[in-house]
Amino acid sequence: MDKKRALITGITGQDGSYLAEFLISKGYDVHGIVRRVALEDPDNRLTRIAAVRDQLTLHAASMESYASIHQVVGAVKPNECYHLAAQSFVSYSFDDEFSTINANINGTHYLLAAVKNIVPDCRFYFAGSSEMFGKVAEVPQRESTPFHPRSTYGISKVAGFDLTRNYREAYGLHASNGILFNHEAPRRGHEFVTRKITAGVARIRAGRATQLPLGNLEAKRDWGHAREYVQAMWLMLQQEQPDDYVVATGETHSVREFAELAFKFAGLDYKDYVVVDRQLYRPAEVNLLLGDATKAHERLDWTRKITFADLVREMVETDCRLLGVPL
Ligand code: G4F
Repeated sequence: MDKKRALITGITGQDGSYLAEFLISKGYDVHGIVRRVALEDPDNRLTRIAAVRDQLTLHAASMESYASIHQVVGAVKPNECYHLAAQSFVSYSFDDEFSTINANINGTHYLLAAVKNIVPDCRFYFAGSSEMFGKVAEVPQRESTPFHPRSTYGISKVAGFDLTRNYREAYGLHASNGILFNHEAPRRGHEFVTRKITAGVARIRAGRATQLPLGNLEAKRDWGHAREYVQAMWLMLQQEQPDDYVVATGETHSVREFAELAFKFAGLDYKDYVVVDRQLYRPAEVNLLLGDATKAHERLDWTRKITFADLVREMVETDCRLLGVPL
């Protein structure tokens, strides 16, 4: 039997790289969409997929061009399509609302339209986000919780969620939405608070910094491990019927708690180094996220196994090792 073909957008990111490795381990023929500049600068832009680069087929395309998306979907004819590409940093979406909205919504729409027109039997995954819950209507948040996004990033994800559901209902596409709560790993970008903290701990331990400026320390997030969350994406596409699922740990911790634990693993007290910079506060904050993943547990048999402490430790250990100051 021919290998199943998967197409991943955002394959060079944290989730894309873990998903690519996972699908390769399952015997898939894995294809990814990347920007042309990434192919021209592999040493800097393809680092997360370097270990599996020779087992992937990469296609240069822009999520902002329907023609280029159409061309890649036509060339690959995937059985499964995982749409992870997005401008995913919430703070940037306040700086450039228009780009975030245009790129995120149009990219999703182009890909859905190309899949519907060329490979209508392809199973489709959209990376929805707990940011869609925003100013939360209930705690914990589940699939039935109303959305109230607090940034154009969140708004763009709600639109992507609705587009995906609409393609399912209107055209019969096997299209599912993951509502993924925050998920981190040593591959996380440095702009996100978890990696900023663990890289900051390493810099302080290495004597390269004396302070770590952070914004709102009281914001609470439900943080899981990205390696486990990509498995939930795959499980959604193995179900007979498409559907929407919350993926979360069911635990919430503040940014302060994350910092406290990260510094503690390195033998340091966060109070000696963390300084609050009001400039890093967001114009509208999502104060508390806590997910209820009962549906994913019952229908997908998915549960997280990696604990909060193990996640923080792995990230601190990796960053300290990278700077030559292992724990
Ligand atoms: O790490 P963050 O930037 O992630 P955020 O905004 O929760 O979004 C992440 O998770 C979403 C899922 O819910 C994804 F959809 C999204 O793409 C992304 O992956 O910020 C987490 C919290 C915020 O409340 C922020 O205000 O940390 C607070 N924070 C405090 N100081 C900071 C900082 N965030 C950043 N990035 N940098 C700080 O210095």
